Amino acid sequence: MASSASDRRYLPLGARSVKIVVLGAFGVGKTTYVATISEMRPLRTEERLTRAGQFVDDLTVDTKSTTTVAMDFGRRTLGGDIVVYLFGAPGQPRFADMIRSLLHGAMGGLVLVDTRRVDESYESIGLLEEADLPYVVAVNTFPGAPAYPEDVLRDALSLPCDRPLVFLDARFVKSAKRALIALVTDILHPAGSPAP
Ligand SMILES: Nc1nc2c(ncn2[C@@H]2O[C@H](COP(=O)(O)OP(=O)(O)O)[C@@H](O)[C@H]2O)c(=O)[nH]1
Ligand SMILES: [Mg+2]
Repeated sequence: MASSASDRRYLPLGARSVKIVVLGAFGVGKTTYVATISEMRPLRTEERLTRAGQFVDDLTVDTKSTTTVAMDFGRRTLGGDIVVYLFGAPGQPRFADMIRSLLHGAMGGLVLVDTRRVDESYESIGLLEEADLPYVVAVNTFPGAPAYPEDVLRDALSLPCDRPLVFLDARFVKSAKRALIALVTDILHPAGSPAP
């Protein structure tokens, strides 16, 4: 049956949906990433950072005046029939239970890392390992941040050798998409599984 223009607003018939969560410390670029990659207007839950939060929020990340208080949400279709639903997590450790809820039903996670604060990524990796989900680590390259070689970063993160590590700039679609493809490939065709 021929599809009309209005049908094309909907997902392709037989599309495979994949839920993923974008994790990482406060200010690593999660909200930016979801907005960059989403083909629909992303949902955001940003609230202003104020002095009232100085004991629980990091007010020293100078590019930040707001913070995600629940989640970001976006959608991206890959290859015409894989529809990725992206949930961007809040970054602060006090939201760990919220992140665990977001991980329900997820097929994997993308962990964004800022090389100026690598140690703040352990929590996200820990939550994904606790949930026994595959994940990809993506170093978001900020100007002025140290550029460590891959093996140094893997060491610092204690990253198992079967976990992919990629570099991206969360503001650019091509770069953001490469990381998403690495994760979805790893989810749908895990290393060691027979070729598709
Ligand atoms: N230079 C640069 N800035 C970025 C990049 N990703 C995010 N930012 C900026 O970093 C700030 C924090 O990003 P945000 O997405 O809110 O971080 P979140 O707390 O992880 O959601 C924002 O001002 C972004 O514009 C990046 O890849 N490069
Ligand atoms: Mg955010």
